[in-house]
Amino acid sequence: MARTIRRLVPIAVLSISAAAVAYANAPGSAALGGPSTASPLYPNVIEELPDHLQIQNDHQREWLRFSTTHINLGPGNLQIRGGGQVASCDIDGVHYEQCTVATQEILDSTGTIVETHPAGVAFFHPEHNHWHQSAVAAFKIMRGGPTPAQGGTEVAAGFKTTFCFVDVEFTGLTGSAKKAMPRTYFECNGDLQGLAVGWADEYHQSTPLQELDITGLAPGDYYLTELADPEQHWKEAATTKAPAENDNFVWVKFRLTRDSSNAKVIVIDHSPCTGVQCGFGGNA
Ligand SMILES: [Cu+2]
Repeated sequence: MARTIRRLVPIAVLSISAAAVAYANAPGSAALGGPSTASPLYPNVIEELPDHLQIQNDHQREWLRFSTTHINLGPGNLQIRGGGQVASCDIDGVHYEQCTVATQEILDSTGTIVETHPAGVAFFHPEHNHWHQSAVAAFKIMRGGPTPAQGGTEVAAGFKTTFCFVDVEFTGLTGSAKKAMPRTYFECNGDLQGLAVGWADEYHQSTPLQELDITGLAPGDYYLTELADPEQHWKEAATTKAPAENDNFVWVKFRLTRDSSNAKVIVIDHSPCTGVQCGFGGNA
């Protein structure tokens, strides 16, 4: 599958992409398009309900594995450009050898960059062997409610996931829709990544790090929660449904049982969702 190939880009290709970071940022290549009266078209990245929940036993530890899909339903592309300099950095306590500054570029209807915004860090991710963006989504396991305001308390150490954006799955149904929303971003490079309007990108639960440690967690009902863009480093479009960019949070409620020697999970509820956010595969 194309997705598998993309996630396993060989090192040789990546060394070329690292060199391209500096090249792509040569003067003029990402220049702002002068004074413009065109209005910026912002992306709106939402999260599909986490799905494919499953327990994996590994070296005396129990891991809750799950799939994550980002979907851009906004009027504009999410476009992120890496800066020209590569240096080591630390992100949420993890050291990475190759990092670069990431900048969100906001386009108008002609494709001209009309606004830029600091967007965290892009870095070479050794476990996936390609470039990722920092702080794409935050995961937690809660008990009693999906948020503290709803009576929830966090029961497992959460984490912020990092991610490479590529247009993988189209959310529309027709050829004319696809023509209006063409596939635009193809590579997990450090210099340019994105998610075009109408496109989605999944990390399947079999992908390394799509997991939370739930070793010894007592049987009961819990929430797996996911917040997209937890550091608010992308500018996103307000929508009538989400006037204050507050459509970035989703959860599924799951029941953990330990009837036999192995723990099991089933999903018993989820946050409200519509359309593709409920799942491409019919997990609504
Ligand atoms: Cu990756």
